[in-house]
Amino acid sequence: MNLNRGVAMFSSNRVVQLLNIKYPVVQGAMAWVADADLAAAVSNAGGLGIVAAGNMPAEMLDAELIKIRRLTDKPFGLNIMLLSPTWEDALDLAERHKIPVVTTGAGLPGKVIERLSPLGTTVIPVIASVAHAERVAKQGAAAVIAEGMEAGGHIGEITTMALTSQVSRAIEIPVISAGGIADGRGMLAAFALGAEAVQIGTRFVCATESNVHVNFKKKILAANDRGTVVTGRALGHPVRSIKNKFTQAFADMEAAGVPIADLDKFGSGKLRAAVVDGDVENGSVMSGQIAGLVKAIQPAKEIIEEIVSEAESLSRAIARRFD
Ligand code: TUI
Repeated sequence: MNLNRGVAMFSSNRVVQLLNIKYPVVQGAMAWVADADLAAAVSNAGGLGIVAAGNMPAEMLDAELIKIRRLTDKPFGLNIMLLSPTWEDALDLAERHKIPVVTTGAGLPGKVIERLSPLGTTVIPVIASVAHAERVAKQGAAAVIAEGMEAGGHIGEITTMALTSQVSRAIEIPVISAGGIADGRGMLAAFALGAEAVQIGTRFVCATESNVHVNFKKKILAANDRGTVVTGRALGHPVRSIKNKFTQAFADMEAAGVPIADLDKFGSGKLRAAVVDGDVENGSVMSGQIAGLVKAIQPAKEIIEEIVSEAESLSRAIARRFD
């Protein structure tokens, strides 16, 4: 029994142990959003901050990795987005900077695991199906992030609820649940489904330490439960973002059968336009379906502590429902 009522210890939580962190909260690796400032704030608050390599040129990523070492002495991660033309540069930098934790997304991470695991790097792939989870577990992944289609950005087809349950039963390594989680209720639900940690993206976009354009934060704060839409299914890369002029135009082009190469060209640079330039009408405002409950800009530490204490007290309240 946990004798420290009201102070979650996570003393037998495998993700907390594996990552050497205080709280089982991982920050989502959002391209252009998850920079050294945001990741360091999350790591300093006791979670795992992650720098997203995204499509960053090698010199820019190198600078972010130098910067985060200056901003925190806590563990942090680097995310390698496998659809990116620069993913191998990010892999080189992960090795050169001896990054403790590497997550991967949007593809099959065999080469990343092969190269980094022998160096002692904790490699944690994002997976979107049971088959993929089983495969990376065999290849030597330390844990997986089971990301459901409620998430923002590039998504799979299965919901977080169905994916987390089935992946947790299929593999022995720890599962981190992602997609549609932004509060203590979501965290507790993920734990009930077999996860030992959660990855949170959308709520951290609105962290005080997040450098996204203020227009981007305002879009998330204003969104409700029906505020996002998925485009890009025709491309084979479905992406969830907040409904705006861009998503309408993209959907119209897809419906009209515009060739894939033209769709790709139309979509290119649109995330940067929204995040960096603040063009939230013609840019891609990637966000999860849980945007509707993100209602404030708060420091990362406050976000994490609120989520953890809400999950803990709710776990006691729920136990009483069975009395
Ligand atoms: O990667 C993400 N989310 C992202 S990446 C991104 S940048 C981007 N911009 C424009 C177009 C496309 C991407 C924005 N958001 N999440 C992790 C994730 N990985 N979600 C789903 C998957 C996934 C899907 C299939 C991982 C592996 C996978 O393997 C199976 C296969 O067939 O490749």
